[in-house]
Amino acid sequence: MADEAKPRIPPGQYQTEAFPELRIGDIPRFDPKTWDLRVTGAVRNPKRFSWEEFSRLPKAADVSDFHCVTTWSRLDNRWEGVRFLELMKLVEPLPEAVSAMFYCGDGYTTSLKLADLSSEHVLLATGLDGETLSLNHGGPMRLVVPHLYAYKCAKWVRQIDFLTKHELGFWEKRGYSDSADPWKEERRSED
Ligand SMILES: Nc1nc2c(c(=O)[nH]1)N[C@H]1C(S)=C(S)[C@@H](COP(=O)(O)O)O[C@H]1N2
Ligand SMILES: [Mo]
Repeated sequence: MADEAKPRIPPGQYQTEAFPELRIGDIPRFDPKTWDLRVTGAVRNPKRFSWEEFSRLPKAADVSDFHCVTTWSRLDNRWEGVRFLELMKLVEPLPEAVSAMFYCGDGYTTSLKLADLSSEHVLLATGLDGETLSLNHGGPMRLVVPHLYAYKCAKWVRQIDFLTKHELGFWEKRGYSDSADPWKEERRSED
């Protein structure tokens, strides 16, 4: 009942068909021969995936909405990628792990609590709307967390570091909300 009553667009957001591009610096180059993803920190099995190894992980598809804190929302994005739950099965976070920091090819960082990452809708996405994910939107691989503002959706992910003590990422350190729930309009950390 509560779900049916829920509006599609969170408070203070408007719907756009466009897909704006937001980034703090230049788009990193992608060379499949040298690209890697390192999974480090509080895990039983730290791993390094080459692009070839990462591409062979089981894929899932998920349709979800994307809410940028600057007030645009893009609905019904057809993402494809590796479920974060699938990655956690492989690396096995230790019981004391509480969150993960995402390090990106452009120097961006963002961190998420494991509770937020433990949803089947959270993907390490490599495809969007039937195409290979374009470099400007985070290709070859970005994080997608539909229930949080998009600054949590790290583009060009190269390292995932599991933490025993939560730390803040690039925008979170600069005053954006760490909990980042669009339905509660958690935009700035003082909200
Ligand atoms: N690596 C990286 N990831 C990032 C950012 C960035 O600057 N660098 N910007 C974030 C912000 S503020 C938003 S709104 C979304 C935008 O994603 P888009 O450019 O695909 O629309 O990416 C997020 N992920
Ligand atoms: Mo953003």
